[in-house]
Amino acid sequence: MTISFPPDFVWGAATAAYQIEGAYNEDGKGESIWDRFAHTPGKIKNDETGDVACDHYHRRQADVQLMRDMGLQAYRFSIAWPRILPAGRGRVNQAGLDFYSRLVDGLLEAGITPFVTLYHWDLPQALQDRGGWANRDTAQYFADYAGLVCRRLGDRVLRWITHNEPWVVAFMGHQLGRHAPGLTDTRSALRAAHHLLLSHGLAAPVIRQHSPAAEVGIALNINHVDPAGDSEADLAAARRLDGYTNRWFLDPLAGRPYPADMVEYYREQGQLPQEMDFMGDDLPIIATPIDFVGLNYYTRLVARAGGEPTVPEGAPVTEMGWEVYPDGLYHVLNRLHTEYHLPKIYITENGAAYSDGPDETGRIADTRRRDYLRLHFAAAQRAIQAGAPLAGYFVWSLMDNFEWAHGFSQRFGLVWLDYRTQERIIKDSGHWYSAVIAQNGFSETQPHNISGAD
Ligand code: IFM
Repeated sequence: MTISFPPDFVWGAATAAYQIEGAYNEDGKGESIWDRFAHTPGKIKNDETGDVACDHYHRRQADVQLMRDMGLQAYRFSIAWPRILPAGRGRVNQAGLDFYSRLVDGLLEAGITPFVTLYHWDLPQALQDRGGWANRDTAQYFADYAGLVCRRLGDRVLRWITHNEPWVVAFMGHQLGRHAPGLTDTRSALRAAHHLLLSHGLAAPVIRQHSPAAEVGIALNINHVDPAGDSEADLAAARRLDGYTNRWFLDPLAGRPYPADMVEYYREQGQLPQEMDFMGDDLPIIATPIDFVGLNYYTRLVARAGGEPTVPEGAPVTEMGWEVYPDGLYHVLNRLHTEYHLPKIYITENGAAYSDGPDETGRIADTRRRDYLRLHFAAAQRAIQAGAPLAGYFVWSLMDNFEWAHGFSQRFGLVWLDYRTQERIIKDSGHWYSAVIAQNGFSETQPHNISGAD
């Protein structure tokens, strides 16, 4: 059976600035919260940092050539705010803008469409020192920064993503303390979540002003949530987990109030910020019409009463411990379409961490990643057939990179990175992906025939 995609479907790969660029203190770049967090002993596995990472800042041209060789049609990358505005606002660092401008030119010359994320977690430390995302002022600073970047790149970049995974920024960074800035306070997390959404709503019209032909969207990590069992308590846990991770962001973006059950829950816990009612006044700004939602999908969450989400016994997992559950992608795409009536969806991230490395011939036979992608591509295609307005797919990630608190221990790349030498080797999954792009699909009977690698 042939799995094929609509004729104008866009195939790409994604990265983020802090995870690949390195050059953390070069050419006038300011400190980010991730520089500060990673330089704090004990925060990152093996105390690794993104100081050098994939050295992409110095290898931009070779990396664009690599993408061209792979046949990518689009590339999603993020801009490091402190490279542009070292203190988050005020003085502009032209060298930072020049870097991204050259990257965009190189991509366009290679026939690769740039999808630009404005915020993928590296807030200027100077803004954190003023309260970061928990401070309402940061929303306006973000819109100002967005305007500055779009003035320079908006003639050539026509796909803009304001934020990557605001849930992760707000809750991993401010409630669970596992990401920068490392806070453990739910009230701050809720404030941060609100200001991230507000900043998105403030930035969208500014982007359009400088880039009138642009499509503007936001990338959300939406999980498919199932209850562990059919008890009332498990069903309630699933509803809460869905409210916590999904509805808290989707509802206001779709023009609805914050979910009442979650507001009530946070109130009962004494965690609701005092200014919550006042936050409601911002809802029309947050709900500013967007052109697409970016979906970052990796796994499903199985909720159980009184405990952390679990993985069903015997279920396949990636090296992150995340269940491989392609049907969840189908369900989430369907839900975004039927429940939230989104105009357009891009899968802005999907991929898997497996550590397979080169054999004695230098080949990387990462069969599990290829199978993971194949199953998820098929699920996406089923969702398109069911009516989901899915316009493109970005594999996370172009290359192995700095996986946040896990350091370099988790490898998501289509391309292998030797961090000692900075050598790049396209993995079997990368070769297979090139063939999928070239054919705009794949044959279910040929997934093990890895083109270019044999
Ligand atoms: O590496 C991250 C990325 O930065 C955001 N989404 C999930 C990926 C894998 O954890």
